[in-house]
Amino acid sequence: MADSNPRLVAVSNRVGPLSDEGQAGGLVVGLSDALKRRGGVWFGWSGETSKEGTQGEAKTEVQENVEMTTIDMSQEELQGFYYDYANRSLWPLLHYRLDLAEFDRVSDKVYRQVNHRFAVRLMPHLKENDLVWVHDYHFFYMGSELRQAGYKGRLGYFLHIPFCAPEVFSALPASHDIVRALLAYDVIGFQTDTDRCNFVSFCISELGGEKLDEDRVRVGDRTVIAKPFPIGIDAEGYARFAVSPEAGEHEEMLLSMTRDRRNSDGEGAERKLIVGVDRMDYSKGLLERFYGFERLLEDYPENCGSAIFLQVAPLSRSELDAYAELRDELERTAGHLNGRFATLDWTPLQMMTRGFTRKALAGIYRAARVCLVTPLRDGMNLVAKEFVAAQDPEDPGVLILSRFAGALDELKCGCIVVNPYNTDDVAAAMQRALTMPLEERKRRWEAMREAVFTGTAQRWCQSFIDMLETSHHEPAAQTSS
Ligand code: ADQ
Repeated sequence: MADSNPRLVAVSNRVGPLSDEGQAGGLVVGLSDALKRRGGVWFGWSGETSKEGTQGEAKTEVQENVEMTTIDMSQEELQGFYYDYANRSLWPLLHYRLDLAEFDRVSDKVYRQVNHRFAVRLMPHLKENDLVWVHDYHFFYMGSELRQAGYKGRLGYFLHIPFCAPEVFSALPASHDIVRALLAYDVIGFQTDTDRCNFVSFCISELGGEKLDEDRVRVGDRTVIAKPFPIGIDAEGYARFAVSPEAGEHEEMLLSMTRDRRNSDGEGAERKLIVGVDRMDYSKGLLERFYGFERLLEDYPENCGSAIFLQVAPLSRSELDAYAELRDELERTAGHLNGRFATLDWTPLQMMTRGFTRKALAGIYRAARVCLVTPLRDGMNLVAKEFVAAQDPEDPGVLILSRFAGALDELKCGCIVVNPYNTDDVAAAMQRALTMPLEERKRRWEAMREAVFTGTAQRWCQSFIDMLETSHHEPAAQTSS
């Protein structure tokens, strides 16, 4: 009989940290717990470049019972694999931004090579009964490369970002190769049912596959499980962050900023804080959100002097033109908006690009009356879930959530849903949220809280591993029946 508790081997572009010092996201929280419990390997890029690149020495650090193993990339590998193919071709394409996607054969080749080399370098670390779980759009070919290198154990894959509609995905020159390569995995996890359906439709319409049942699709002699596993957060942990002294300091700082509008008799309009927290990425709909806030001030002028919108937007992938242009445009738009509406004692829009610890962020969420999570496309969006987990049950804030965020499936029970492209809709949602009575805020928040505390990071990880463990593995070389 097979090992009753096989090791877990996780592969992701960046590795760790294993211990959560208040910095970790959903992937890290979920994986760390499972890795520590089962023992195993976490394999990925070191974050460094060197002359030897993927051919250089692997670095292994054993933490608890987990081997954290990383390899470098050469500058050419980093450019072709990460910047060009992953982030100039795949990221925009999968987020429905064909207008921004660039395709070229050089980066396609480097991307495949890096997947191949990572697989070859991982092989010596694998044992027969391991569960190998590969993450995200950086490693579409990793599974098929591992099979070619002779790995026969179970192989799972999880896509953290959307899988776009087949009409869009098929624009990618390597679309068939990528989906065929994905079929080497035994279980393919997606954030939502929509993503799974897009993948299955591609298998059927482009590759002549067939859907066997809700979770299984067959193409040629390969049958794979394709299933949604919505990622969550460590909700209990996050709620604890929100009442930590560090969170309290940040909350108090913001509350005093919103209180100082009143005079010594407590008179004057109460200031209300709206927050947004996102990596500065064109998929997050930041510009559209700024327009929505501007429309709020135009159409509902009672908010002038009292509404403050704080956008936390740490810089991301600034080496790429599309991101540098986005930053310029956001700064210009914020400047224009403030120039138009600000008064001597009120600055309506504040944008900051610095990072915060998760405890500090939890305090920021808790101080906010409204959180705007309005991506144009998002695999899940963990900020929406963090905002819910951080709220004060006696005075919870309101979540405004895009219809294009994966998190909508679980949070539509309590959020206000918007179309982020519709400026009037976003402005009306903000007005509704800012004026929502306490009873309604509580009712909505309780429904979302239930969802966030049920669909946690730990549960996401466990349900994927359970599925992988019980999946029947057909070796890739097997002929069809
Ligand atoms: P991301 O696109 O990075 O992740 P998201 O899910 O929102 O998007 O996660 C961002 C994380 O960064 C959150 O945990 C947030 O708290 C943190 N963060 C943001 N600003 C910060 C700041 N200034 N300081 C510190 N932390 C900050 C990808 C996909 C998503 C998917 C996740 C997980 O694009 O759709 O939800 O993976 O699968």
